[in-house]
Formats: sequence, structure tokens, C-alpha cells
Amino acid sequence: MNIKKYLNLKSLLALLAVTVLTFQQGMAQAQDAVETVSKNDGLGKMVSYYLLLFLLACVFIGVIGKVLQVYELTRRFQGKSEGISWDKVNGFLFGFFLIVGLYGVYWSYTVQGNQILPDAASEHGVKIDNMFNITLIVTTIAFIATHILLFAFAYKYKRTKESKALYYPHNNTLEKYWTVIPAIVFTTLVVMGFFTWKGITNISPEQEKNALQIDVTAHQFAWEVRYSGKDNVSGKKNYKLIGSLGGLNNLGVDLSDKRNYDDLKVSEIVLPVNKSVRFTLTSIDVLHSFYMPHFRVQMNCVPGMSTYFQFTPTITTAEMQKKTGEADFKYELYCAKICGASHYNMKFPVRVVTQSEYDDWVKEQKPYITEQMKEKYQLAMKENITSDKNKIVSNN
Ligand SMILES: [Cu+2]
Repeated sequence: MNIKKYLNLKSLLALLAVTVLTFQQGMAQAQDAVETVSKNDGLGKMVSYYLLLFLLACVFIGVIGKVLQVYELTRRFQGKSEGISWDKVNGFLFGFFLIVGLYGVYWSYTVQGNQILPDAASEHGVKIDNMFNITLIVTTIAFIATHILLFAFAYKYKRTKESKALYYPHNNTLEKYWTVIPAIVFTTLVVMGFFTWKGITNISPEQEKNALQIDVTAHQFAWEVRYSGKDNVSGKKNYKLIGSLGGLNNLGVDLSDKRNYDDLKVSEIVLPVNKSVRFTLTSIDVLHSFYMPHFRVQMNCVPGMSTYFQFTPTITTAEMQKKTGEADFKYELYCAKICGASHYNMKFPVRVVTQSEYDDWVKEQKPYITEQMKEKYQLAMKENITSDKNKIVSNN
């Protein structure tokens, strides 16, 4: 073996070994530091250590690059041919990243896919899940096919000394295929979505009347829930009455409306299974969003107007606990609109039970209008009448 070449290779290997060792030491130290910091200090410091780790990795790659450059230069000075074929390296990297990337897709579908929501617990939720699954299947097939073509072509047709690029600017047939096929697929998905949503929200007056009526008011940062009581009608509210009756009337319930007196204030939403329920929603400050992911339900709560969502829950909490294998599984209502500092805390418990369990529960709920509110209201009415009389007296 040529001594010069031998020395050259030897020094290259030595340089590489030193770099790798230094990097390993640096990594180990940074890892220790991250572990200590994450135990003792806040998130900010942990982030800066990860940033340092990233910079260290960049330096490492940079050093490797320089070492290779030195290697190339020495070869050139010695009048030798190119040591590393970068076209081959690039081609190989395309093949490598195709395999790594596809494995990443497989990993995220299997590992992270397990963290997806359990089966839809409502009638319409099954339709939404079907649509979600169809979209996922179509996009996954398209994603995998196009990426295999993209990376495999770059690998297969990597530049060699013999190859020459072909000038191929246009192909009408291909253009037709990749315009028409996606257009048909996307139109089908959109039309399917349109009809599904129409099916969920188009409710006949009959269905509307027969549903269990629940009135929900969102505010920073809680939910106020009123059941409509025996008459199954929620009484009137008036925003001008919010805070009246010495601050007791936090929802602005109109006490002159008789239908309000049987309405119930609850601290938990309990729903009978397989019975249609209609939530009427509003907000008294900013936008909130009524979000019950297990039922595939989401609707904005808008100040100054009412919105609604009507659906039928199909799986009781007890059944869901068995299904998911989680003994403490609970349905919950969340706010899905970032509405302020304590937005994250806007939760409300939801429970789906059998009809008889529901009947027992609803008997124990207290009316929203308390005795104290009634007294204050009557007192206010009397004062009004007296002041009206005084007016009449003074007018005379
Ligand atoms: Cu919120």
C-alpha cells in the first residue's frame, strides 16, 4: 500500500474518532444536565438545554463536513480522482429517508393511533367517524404512493457520469389524470360531508319538541346548566336582568315567565341513554365552544344569540368503562375556544345512564330559582307598584 495514502486514511480515521468521542462526551454531559435541570428547575431551562443539544448536533455535523472536505482536498492535491461520489450519497440518502419516513408513518399510525378517541358514543358520531376514516384511508394511500414515487425516482435515477437528463416539459394525458382523479375524490368527500352535516342539523319540529331540553350558558370560566323541568321548556332569560335580585340572578332569568319556576340548576349533566337531547347554547361574555368529543359534538356559544346541538347518546358511562377498560372513564364537556386565562379549566362532568337511573337523579335536583330569589323578586315588584302609585299620586 502506498504510504502516503495509508497516512492520509489513518489521519482521517483518527480525526473522525476524536470527533465522535468528543460528541459522545458532549451528549452525555448535556443529557445529565437535562435530567438534573428537569428535576430541579423550570421548563425554560430545560428548553435552553435542548437548544444547546441541538446546537451541539449542528456543530458535530459541521465538523464531519469539514473533515470530509479536508479529505477531498488532500486527494485533489495528490492528483487523485474524487474520493466520495456525492451523487451516489444523495441517491442513497433519498432511499434511506423513504424507508425511515415510511416507518415513521407506520409508527405514528400504530403508536399514536392508539391514543385516538374511543368509539363514538352517539348516533350521528358513527357517521362522522366513518367520514373521518374514509378521508384518512384516501389521503394515506395518496401520501404513500406519491412519496414512494418521489423518493424512489430520486434514488433510481441519481446522476452518473454516463446519464444525461431528458427534456420532458409536458404531457397532456398525465395532466388530465392528476387533475380529474383528485377533483372527483375531493368533490365526493365534500358532498358526503355536506349531506352528513345536513342529516345531523336538519331536525323536524316534532323531533325538536320530543327531545330533552337543556339550556347551557357559558361564561369566563364556567358552564351554567339548566334542565327545563316538568314542562320540558326552558323559561325566558333577559340579558338586562343578569346580576339582578342582589346578584343572585347570574343568568338573567326572567321571573315573570312562569315556565322558569320548574327549571333545575345542576352541577353535572346526566343524560338518559338512547334519548334525544337538545342543548340550547349561549354565552354572556366572549365566544366559547361547547365541546363533547366522545359524542362528536362541538358548537360555538355566542354572546347575544342562541345556537343548538341535538343528538342521541348511545353508550352509557358504565358501558364505556367496560369498552375502554378504564374503570374511571368519564364523559366530559370542555370549552374548545381559547377564551381567557382559565380556559383550560372550563370543564363540566357528563354522565350517560339508563332511563330509571336518570329518573331517580332528576328528582333530586333543585330549582334554579331559589326561595331567596323569589322573596327579592316579590319585594322588588312591591316597590315598583308603590313607586307607580306615588307617580299616580304626584301626577294628580
Ligand atoms: Cu374556553
